[in-house]
Amino acid sequence: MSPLPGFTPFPPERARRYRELGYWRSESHGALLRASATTWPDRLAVIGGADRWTYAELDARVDATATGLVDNGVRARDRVVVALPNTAEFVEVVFALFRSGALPVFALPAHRETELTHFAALGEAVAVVVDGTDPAAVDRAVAVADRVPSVRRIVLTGATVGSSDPRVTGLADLRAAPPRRLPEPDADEVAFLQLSGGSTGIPKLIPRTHDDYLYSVRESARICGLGPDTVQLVVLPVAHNFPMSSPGILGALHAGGTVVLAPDPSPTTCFPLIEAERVTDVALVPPLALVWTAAAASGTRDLSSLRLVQVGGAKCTPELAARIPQTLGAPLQQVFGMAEGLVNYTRLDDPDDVVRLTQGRPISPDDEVRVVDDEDRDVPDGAEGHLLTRGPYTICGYYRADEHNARVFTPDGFYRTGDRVRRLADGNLVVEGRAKDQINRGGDKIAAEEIEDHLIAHPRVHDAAVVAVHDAFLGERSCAVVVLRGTEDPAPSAADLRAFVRGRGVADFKVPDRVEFVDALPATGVGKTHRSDLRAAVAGWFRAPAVDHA
Ligand code: OOB
Repeated sequence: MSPLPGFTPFPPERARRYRELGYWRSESHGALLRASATTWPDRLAVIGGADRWTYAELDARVDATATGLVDNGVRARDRVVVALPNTAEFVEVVFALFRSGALPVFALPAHRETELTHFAALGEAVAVVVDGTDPAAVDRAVAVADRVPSVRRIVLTGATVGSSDPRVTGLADLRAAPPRRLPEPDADEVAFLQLSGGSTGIPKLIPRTHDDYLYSVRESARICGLGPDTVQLVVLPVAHNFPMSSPGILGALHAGGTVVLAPDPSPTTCFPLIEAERVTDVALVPPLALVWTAAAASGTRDLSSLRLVQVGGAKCTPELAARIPQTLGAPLQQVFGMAEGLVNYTRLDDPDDVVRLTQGRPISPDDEVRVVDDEDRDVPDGAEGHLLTRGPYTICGYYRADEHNARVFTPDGFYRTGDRVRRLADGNLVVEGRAKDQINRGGDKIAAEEIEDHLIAHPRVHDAAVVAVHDAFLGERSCAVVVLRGTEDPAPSAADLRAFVRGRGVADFKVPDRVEFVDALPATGVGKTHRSDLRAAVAGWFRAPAVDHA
């Protein structure tokens, strides 16, 4: 079959090699679940709220839901936007889509109407799946379906609210028909579309195949020592690449472990869950790890079941790295990954200083890592440069983004990660900074241009630059530096502009934390490519000891 339009397949030579090496095993996600359900039918697979499903139960539900999806007109390769909180039904829906051959588009519950509409339109999605117990989420799904003609169905999880809208179906209704075993999709097909953190105005979709993704999942599970005794607590948004596959939910289900979905990441919710379910593994972003270590130091909950605490998504400081084993009583593993592919781990038997001071090394011996200067010349080990990578589970192109792909992939297929790193002689990477126009707000990624475009839509905003400012808790926060124009109406205040951006229908974490007004932005050359220089100059104001915008 010809590849999905808009997807850049791996070059045949490399694909052949990854198969010969046994990395790609022609296994689909649906087959992974089936294999675990055959080996461990009675073990608990998923716990979420009141739901506690064994592997056999999960597998049977997935067959029923997949059958319902197909009977409702969802076909192989159709795209379906999934925006669900951390519930057991998320796992059911996503595996049902995998088995039907349809492609989940992994939105976050934080995403709002503008973002969901964009994902649905770019993916020409046929359906959206949202939490039926959240009236605002249902309204958003209806608004998306009204705006994007390809969206024919709205699927609601949870105790569904009644709706007269013929497009609305409850997940439970989908399960009504007798289940059939559907043929598994080919493993070299695109399995889903993940979201990029983005640095340009329009967030990109990342196509991952069954073959490439499951290689990273199996190896992650092995590197992290997962097995049938693993109890994995998922506190980060479930659709994000880190809790999904590093080794995450998929790694735990591959290993015969149990996945526990936490409805929110607070210690108040999670510590009792750790105690009750004897949780062994958890993945955190640095700000959460700060909150957890503080709570554990003064808390009374029994966290002694913890075996591994992973921290990633943003840089973990050496101080935090030292505090984690002391207060949470389990070793730390640093994880430096990206939805586009490459994932680095410190290893469980690494010396303390490697775990504390580095972000680890790649999963695969065939992850090719280059650290280069501005002219793409390799720099020596220990020197800082741009990280480029190519390998058995790193994409060769974003979905439907030819122009962008020409810029962020080298002619020989290396992905320009936008991260600045040092590679040490032992192969471990240290993340030093970023060349991409992104704010990493405690692991949540914000594309500067996306928010600038929203600000500039305000009638009184002439220009805006959105930059990162240091923050002791989140690592970075976003600051919008704004030039106003015109004299009509009162000038907007910082609060007005924040409300304006929120009102444009974007996730809360993208609303600028701070807004500064200036008379002019630094002069740079004309044209788009110089926006990066402008942002760098503005970011410099916040690092300088005295700020003088004049
Ligand atoms: C993970 O994935 P994304 O796609 O949300 O973000 C990727 C970017 C990286 O390019 C880097 O800029 C930053 O997030 N990042 C880190 C980091 N881990 C990710 N920066 C410094 N230190 C780290 N440990 O964030 C992600 C995907 C899979 C596993 C873990 C994280």
